[in-house]
Amino acid sequence: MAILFKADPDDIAAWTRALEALLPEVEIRVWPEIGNPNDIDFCVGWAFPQGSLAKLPNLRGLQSLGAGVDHVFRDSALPPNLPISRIVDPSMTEDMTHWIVLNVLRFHKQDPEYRKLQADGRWHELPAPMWQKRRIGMMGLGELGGHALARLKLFGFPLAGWSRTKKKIDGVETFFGDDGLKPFLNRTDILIVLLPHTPATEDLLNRKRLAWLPKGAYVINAGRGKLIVDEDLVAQLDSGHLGGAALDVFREEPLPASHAFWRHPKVVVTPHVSAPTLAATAAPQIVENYRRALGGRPLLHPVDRDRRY
Ligand code: OXD
Repeated sequence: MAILFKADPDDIAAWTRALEALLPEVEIRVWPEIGNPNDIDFCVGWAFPQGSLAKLPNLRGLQSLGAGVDHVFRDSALPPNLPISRIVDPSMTEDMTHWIVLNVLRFHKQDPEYRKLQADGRWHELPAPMWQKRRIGMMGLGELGGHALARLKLFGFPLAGWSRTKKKIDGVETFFGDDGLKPFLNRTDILIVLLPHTPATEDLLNRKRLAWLPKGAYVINAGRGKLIVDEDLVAQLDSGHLGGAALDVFREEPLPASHAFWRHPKVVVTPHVSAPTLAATAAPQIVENYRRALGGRPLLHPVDRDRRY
């Protein structure tokens, strides 16, 4: 009996300590030190390399170390009936909301413009925006999007949400499907993107669709980099159609040093830190899933392989 764990080297000590404390009877092996592959009955981690899980004959379950599972589906040899679970952690959800609120208020309160005035040593008052008229739009109405909308409601902004399938949320105007996308983007001054990356969402926000946003709109992305076409976003920022962007996720991570986003005056970059998965809060659900997998019971927060999230 052993769990195979794979994560960023910086996180490994905290995770192995937390898992060993909760499961003292189970050996935690850290990738790539697999040992005898027959011993591994559960995998926990991020981006196991292509084909590696198929080589574990006694594997009973896979736990993604994040809310997103796009990294799981990059493996074309993923064992067909392997149960897969994602993290759903209220602490992480709150963290994501904080990052979103930070950036919504940053743009709403014209912080980039005031920082520039400060750098120029200029005392100058800009026309004050009205929160009553700042229309926020959320793409992705799952745990994370729903929670952030509930918090943003407290600020009084007019709220809307878009999802692939129809959803109803109190106090939020909802749009759905291909037909709902244009009217949703047309009414959105600050767009928050929290969709999963799937074949259906890749490159969704391209030049044409970014142009459906009103002039001066802002884009906040904490979903996945591949939802937005980078060059199209830069073109819309440069043309003045878009007012700014706050980005936490990128097509390639770490964001390459030469990428235009690093030095673009209208782009705020953070290094995929909006909602880290912390051992302190997420380890218990992983342990519960380990026990469920071994007992042949359904995992908590299961991933639907057809939808890919
Ligand atoms: C996640 C992430 O999927 O941090 O949880 O991106």
